[in-house]
Amino acid sequence: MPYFIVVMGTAGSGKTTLTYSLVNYLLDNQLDAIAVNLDPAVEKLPYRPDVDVREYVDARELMEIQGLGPNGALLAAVDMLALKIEELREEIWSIKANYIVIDTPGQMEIFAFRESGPIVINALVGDAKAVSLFLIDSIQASKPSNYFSALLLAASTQVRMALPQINVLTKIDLVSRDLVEEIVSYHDDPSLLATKIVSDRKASLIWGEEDVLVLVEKLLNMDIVPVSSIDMTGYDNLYAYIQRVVAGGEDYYTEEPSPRL
Ligand SMILES: Nc1nc2c(ncn2[C@@H]2O[C@H](COP(=O)(O)OP(=O)(O)OP(=O)(O)O)[C@@H](O)[C@H]2O)c(=O)[nH]1
Ligand SMILES: [Mg+2]
Repeated sequence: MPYFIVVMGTAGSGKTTLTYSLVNYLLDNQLDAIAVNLDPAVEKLPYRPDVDVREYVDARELMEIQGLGPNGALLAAVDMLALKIEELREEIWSIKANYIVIDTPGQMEIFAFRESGPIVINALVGDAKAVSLFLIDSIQASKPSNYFSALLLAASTQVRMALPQINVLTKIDLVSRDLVEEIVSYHDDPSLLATKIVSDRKASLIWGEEDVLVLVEKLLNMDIVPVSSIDMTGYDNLYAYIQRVVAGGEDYYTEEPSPRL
């Protein structure tokens, strides 16, 4: 049975780059992996996906033919995809890879927060094990109240997708090491983040100080995994997290060799 890794996150958070880097990382470690592009609206990809949803539905074509705007076209494309899901599933499963990394559409509110997105993922995954990676851009996360809102979105995505989820802090090569350490330290001591959110008044408008602390404690229960998809920092750690979820912590050396390698 393959393992599915579903890459989610807000627009521009680094999904496509991480998909590509993760597949390369797995291949470099003698693990058989493929990349699936599930973004029907993407124009250019920095890699050649093994399976490409644009061969089934093309949002750009829908824009031209039906005169839809970009969001309307993506919506229609994801809905249409639900009708072709069996074919797509066949193609993905027929490759018999160990790891299937799925790059999802940029506008995650159209994918994760509507009916079709989770239906498509469920249909593709079937009985196999799956984990979703929720990407948080470290530049976005540099302000405490923004990190708080990213964590709320991560929690909300987990509810929608109903998959085990790993939160990933991306693009750490673009920020200082101190900032990354600070963000990681919130997870050991949630009061650090709660204090900062409260002093940043805007974020605490609807919640009092104690409520923020309770919320933040729950949200920070999930670890954060810092990575850079450019210099590959943190990928060993990310792989260890993925393994823990999908394979119950087995090391990759104990895996059966793939028939494809
Ligand atoms: N420095 C640096 N840049 C990154 C990293 N990951 C992604 N980027 C850059 O961030 C931008 C967005 O990355 P993408 O991988 O396209 O992000 P995405 O989430 O797929 O974007 P959409 O699909 O358009 O929502 C690109 O310019 C990437 O080169 C990283 O780890 N480090
Ligand atoms: Mg992308």
